[in-house]
Amino acid sequence: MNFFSRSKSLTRGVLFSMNLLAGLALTAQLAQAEVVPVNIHAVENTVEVDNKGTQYASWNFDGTIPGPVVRVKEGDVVDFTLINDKTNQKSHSMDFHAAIVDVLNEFSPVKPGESKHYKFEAKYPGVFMYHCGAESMAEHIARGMFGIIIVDPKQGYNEAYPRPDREYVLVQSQLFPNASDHHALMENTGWTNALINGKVFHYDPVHDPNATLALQAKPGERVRLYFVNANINMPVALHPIAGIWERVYPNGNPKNVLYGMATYNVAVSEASTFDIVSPADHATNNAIVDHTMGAAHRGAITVLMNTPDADPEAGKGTHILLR
Ligand SMILES: [Cu+2]
Repeated sequence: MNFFSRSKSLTRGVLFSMNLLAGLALTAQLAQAEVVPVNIHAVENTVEVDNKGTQYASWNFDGTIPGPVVRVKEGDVVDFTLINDKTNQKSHSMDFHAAIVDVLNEFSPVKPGESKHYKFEAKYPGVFMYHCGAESMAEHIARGMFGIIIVDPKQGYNEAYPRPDREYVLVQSQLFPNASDHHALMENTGWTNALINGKVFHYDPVHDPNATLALQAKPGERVRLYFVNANINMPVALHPIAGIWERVYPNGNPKNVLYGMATYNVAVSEASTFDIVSPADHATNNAIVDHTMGAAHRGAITVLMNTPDADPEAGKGTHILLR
């Protein structure tokens, strides 16, 4: 089976297909490990960073902030290629936090017009950040070069790690209008907004009348959030207003489980998994915030609507990272 494609849209479709395959595989206990080809392009382009279309000179993976969701299962071998398009100005690299390799080899920078191929085994289940590590790493991350890799556990779902009804990816980052000011990046000054999946108040029609998206679920459903802190310098105090995290899985590993958490502190570069279950007998809403007020008021609020008429497709299959 050949998953390779140089087309960005096709690549994304392939990744979504892989999501589906991973989901199906998860239903079979002790599913067979596979070699999973993953091709990602480093892209230097202009993206919208809020709901009213403000443009930003971004560097990213496959053209979007964050990059594509990569989803495999524990034990799979990720057969990875980073393509740095020749139209780019900068060298870029790819650092998967799910990989155990050599920082001087696999994670080394790739010049424009060149590519880098390496393999790694997804040895630990969970959720992990990926990002560019080329100099200056702070600028490459600040401009949008990050994403998530989900490694589903090979044993599948069980009492300790129940099957979710819906899944969503949320990646938080800081917007630095002048990301070339490395001093500002080091001192954590000059950032103007918090981004959720690349946009200010991306899923918050309460605080932004231009927002058209929100997370959706039905009352009583288990909603699983895969969260990445892609900030440059600030931890995230993730709290579901009007709810409690039924479970938190630090780093997303089913062996790491915390129950009944109001707030969980997500370190810079950490990814973790959060389950929330709303009351089953009536419609409710949650506001998932970075309770660090300087970030919340600058864009890090996400509305989760728990209503009987929730879109049946939302938070399922290919619809876990809403664009
Ligand atoms: Cu880069």
